[in-house]
Amino acid sequence: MWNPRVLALQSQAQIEAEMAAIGVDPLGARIMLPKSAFRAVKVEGLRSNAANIVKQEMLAKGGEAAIAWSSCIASGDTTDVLLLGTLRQFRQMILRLRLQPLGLRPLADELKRALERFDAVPRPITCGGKTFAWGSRTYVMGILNVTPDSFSGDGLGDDVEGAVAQARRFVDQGADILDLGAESTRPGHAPVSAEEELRRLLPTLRAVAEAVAVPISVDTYKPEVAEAALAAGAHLVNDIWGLRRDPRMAEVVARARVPVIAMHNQAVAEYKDLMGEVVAALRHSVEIAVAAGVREENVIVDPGIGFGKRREHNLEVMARLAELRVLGLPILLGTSRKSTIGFVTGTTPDQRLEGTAATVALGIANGADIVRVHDVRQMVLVARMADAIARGRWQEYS
Ligand code: HH2
Repeated sequence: MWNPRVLALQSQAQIEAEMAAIGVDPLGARIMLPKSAFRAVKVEGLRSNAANIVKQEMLAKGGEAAIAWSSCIASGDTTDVLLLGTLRQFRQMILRLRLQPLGLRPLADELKRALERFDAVPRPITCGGKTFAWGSRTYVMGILNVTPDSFSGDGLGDDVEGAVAQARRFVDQGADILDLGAESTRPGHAPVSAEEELRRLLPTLRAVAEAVAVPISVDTYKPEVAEAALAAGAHLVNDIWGLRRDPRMAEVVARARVPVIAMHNQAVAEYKDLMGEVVAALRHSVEIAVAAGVREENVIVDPGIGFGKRREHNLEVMARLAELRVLGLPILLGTSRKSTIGFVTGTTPDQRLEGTAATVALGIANGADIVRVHDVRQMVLVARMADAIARGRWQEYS
């Protein structure tokens, strides 16, 4: 008769609204709210003695800290630590940790920053005259491949008029950004020289920049191509090597004061801790960008679906995409027509629309800010619907 229920509330704002509906005192709500959010936080490579102090402090606040057994009995050298607790327990533990020796003060600061960034909305950016207000909705990037050999068969080759028509169509269909690529990067692709890439890219880029008013990104990992493309009208750089392939790339981006998409990629698809390694590599990309003078909020991160990952890795990364929020930066997800979808659904690239739609909808629920797609018209609709459910502002639809 009391109608007990387990609530499926996704955000602090939704819990606050439940409290307000009950008639909770606002001050009381402020105290209770941090007890409503549970976090599991992993830290890597802590020395055993430091890990034991962290464990004590977390237990003292009513949370939990899982460490290696060898470190429990103090013989292990280092251990990873899985901290489990509410935001309130974390906050109290962090305050105590700041008073401890053994390098725990900087760890406390990093934990605080990680928890704050995870819940923060990234700062908006302006690019090519358009403001991207992250969190307000999902932005759709349309793929324009001026290649002869792209994996999904969408390559436009040297057909400038065809590319302009496609660009116009994408914008009419609701694309917020266009991504122009002149080198296929599918597994086993034939690399092309910077000269050949520019020969393919520049005529189309100039014509598309004339024809449409949305920002245009250039999909390249070569600094000379990025520089020439920015001079010819591109507004941002999409680097599938996350600024880690050529140190001059970060300098080009910094000089041009443009945003950059830093994608995770690696040569060998081997991982000990998949998400840990993806996040660490993206952190490294952000460090490279900032060290070269790029403003941190101008970095967009991307887990690189299909790059240096096997199918099971791609699926796990998509399921755990929200973990990238710890970087505090906008997240781009590029799943469109990719081979993992083909494997799961038993389809060829031209039959992967529904599978792509599933990845886009779930990607948005898991924190994607931009989706990079071939089928703009359909994915704009998928994004609008996923936004209406996942972004929690249902009243706007009343
Ligand atoms: N995927 C491809 C190319 N560039 N860039 C980002 N940031 N993220 C991605 O997931 C991504 C990317 C591969 O897709 P596509 O461009 O369709 O194929 P191809 O490289 O064969 O031209």
